[in-house]
Amino acid sequence: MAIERTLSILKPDATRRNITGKIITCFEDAGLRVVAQRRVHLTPDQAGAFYAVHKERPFYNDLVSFMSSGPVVVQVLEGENAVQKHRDVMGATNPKDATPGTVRALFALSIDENSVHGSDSLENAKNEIAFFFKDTDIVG
Ligand code: IDP
Ligand code: MG
Repeated sequence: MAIERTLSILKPDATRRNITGKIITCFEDAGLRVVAQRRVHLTPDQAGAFYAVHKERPFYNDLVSFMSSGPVVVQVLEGENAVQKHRDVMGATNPKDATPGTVRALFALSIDENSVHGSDSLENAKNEIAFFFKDTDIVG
């Protein structure tokens, strides 16, 4: 399997509760490696641009306001099959449906405040990484 990179975001509910380290440990324990990382408080415009793909969805405004409600940690994770592996460790979008032991089953508060974002394809991962990081910010 190929070594990939994916974009991971620890959402405002995670920074607020001071559990970013616990969540990162889940990813590291699965063999993923942090190769770039930054804490940022997104403006509504930045959050809206990042989630533009969801513009027509009924939850878009709530999502944008939540994602700009406090600091987030944006990071690039690297490893074998990183895109799918990260999604597997994250668990389902709605914590009620998330497999026990996944990040969302362990830590998410609700479908809105679900602690983590992860790219859903290799192509989206490339675009989402470029949204936050220059090539020289990534140290593998
Ligand atoms: P994902 O984060 O598991 O990839 P997406 O469908 O891409 O899920 O949705 C992006 C984010 O929008 C979710 O993580 C969640 O925070 C929020 N979201 C998705 N579906 C709903 C919903 O039905 N109600 C409220 N928020 C939602
Ligand atoms: Mg998604």
